[in-house]
Amino acid sequence: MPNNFKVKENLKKHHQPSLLNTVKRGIYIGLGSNLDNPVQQVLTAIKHLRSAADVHVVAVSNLYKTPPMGPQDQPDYINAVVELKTALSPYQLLQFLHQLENQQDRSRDTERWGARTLDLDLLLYADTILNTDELTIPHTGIKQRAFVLYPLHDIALHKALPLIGQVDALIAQLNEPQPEIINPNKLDV
Ligand code: A4P
Ligand code: MG
Repeated sequence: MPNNFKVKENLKKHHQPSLLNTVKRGIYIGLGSNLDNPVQQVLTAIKHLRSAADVHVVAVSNLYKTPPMGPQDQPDYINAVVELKTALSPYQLLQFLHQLENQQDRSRDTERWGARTLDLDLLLYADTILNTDELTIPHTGIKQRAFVLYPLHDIALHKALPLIGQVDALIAQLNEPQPEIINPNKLDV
């Protein structure tokens, strides 16, 4: 820690504030869609994440077809999780995720947990804990949601994550069957 502090102080002295942000990994984004060709929506969002200058996609889970949590009079969802590396702060990353949602015509005028073209949730940001009006990390409900845990299990490093623990143990506690894995080439969902 003291060494790290020294490096930062030196960078400040040399007026290189952009180098103060270090690249972090262990950042997980949950993707969900249940409107306007959900498989394509999720694949498009992953493509946009892959081509973004400020983030680097490390891993991509399978795509899962999941029953809706919340109002039941909406279509099933397609869910996935990706792991990123980035030097963006949690707030900068959230802003970027909102831009991607808007780009894919995300409407926010719907009922709570209603249908959407694209939802991007910042699930985990390494070992960061945040509880503000704008951002809660880890994202609420990770441990209780099959549509998050199964895709997370596909890609989680060593299957144990800071703050939430062993993903397979959480899945065992859920006592819910694994949702159907969707072949991305099959677009009739
Ligand atoms: N916000 C706070 N923390 C975060 C975070 N870690 N990541 C704030 C992203 N956003 C975060 O989010 C509302 C506000 O949450 C944002 O302004 C942000 O500042 P939103 O995306 O506009 O709305 P939302 O997604 O409808 O709200 P909420 O309550 O976060 O819903 P969830 O938890 O995302 O659940 N069923 C299935 N099968 N699969 C799904 O993916 N998703 C939902 C939405 C409901 N049912 C589902 C699924
Ligand atoms: Mg959300």
